[in-house]
Amino acid sequence: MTFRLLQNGRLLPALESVLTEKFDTHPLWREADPSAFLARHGSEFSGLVTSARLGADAALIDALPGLKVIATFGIGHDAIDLEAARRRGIAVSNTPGVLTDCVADLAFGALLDVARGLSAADRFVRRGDWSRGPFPLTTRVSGRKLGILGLGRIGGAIARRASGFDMEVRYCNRRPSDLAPYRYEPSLSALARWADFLVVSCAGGAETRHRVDAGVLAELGPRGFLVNVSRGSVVEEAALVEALVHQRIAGAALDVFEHEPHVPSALLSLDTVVLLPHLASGTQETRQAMADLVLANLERFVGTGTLLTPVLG
Ligand code: 8YV
Repeated sequence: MTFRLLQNGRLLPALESVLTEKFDTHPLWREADPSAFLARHGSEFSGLVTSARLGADAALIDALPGLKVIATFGIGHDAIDLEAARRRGIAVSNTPGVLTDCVADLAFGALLDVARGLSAADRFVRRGDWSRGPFPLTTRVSGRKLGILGLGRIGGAIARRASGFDMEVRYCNRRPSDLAPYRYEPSLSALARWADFLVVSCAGGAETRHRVDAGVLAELGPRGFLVNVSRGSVVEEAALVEALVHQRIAGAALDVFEHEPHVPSALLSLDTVVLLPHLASGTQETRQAMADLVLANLERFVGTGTLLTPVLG
């Protein structure tokens, strides 16, 4: 039996080529009418390759009655209906581990940027404003307090980078980690009150939706900064915009948004905000490693029925 693989969106070109070479791969994104295509051919596919952004909703999973495996390009699986997959016994893989360092690097870069005003200062120089006077003073990072929401692999890598800046680290998780040498704070509000910088690095999905709301932002306060490299859904975006516009927090560095690629227009003119296009894992090295892991999962599944990095199965 040949393994037919459905690709629902564009992927790294090198991954698209190798998937086409190794499997009978069909690009759904090329279909003018994807629903009509699925109604006619959905039952032919055993595999689905997707991305953190597109995921796989229940409608897509239902349209693929022969589906055995979903491989996603990314660590986040909040856009995959895991319940629908579990009910059908479909295995699901993601790409953990290989993106940890680059996401943590980006989180720290974004933190430094928003605190020290790097992007804003660059705009200041390019506008020719330097000849008219100095750039406003910025905020110290070294030795300050870093709160981390979600001390998983990525949160841990962010905390290790913070030690090079002599920062004190505390974290909030569903439960304390036995291995972490940092103080656990069960209340996110208390963590925000304590922190100079609150970094969001937890998983997305229903469980963490709007964890950072107006109340948490109020605790972070007018001298506190928010950094989000997780999912836009974790932060109540309307409350964040309000807090930034009215200077109820000092600033924010955001790599993710609630409705990507939409960025709230009120943020575009604020120098207290660093806006990034969801690029934390976006280095050539990491994206290639993610592609290799997607392929390795699919090859292993076809060969043995098991996965290297399973989310399910
Ligand atoms: C995406 C991400 O994979 O890994 C994740 O969960 O959000 C990113 O690394 C990347 O944007 C490609 O879809």
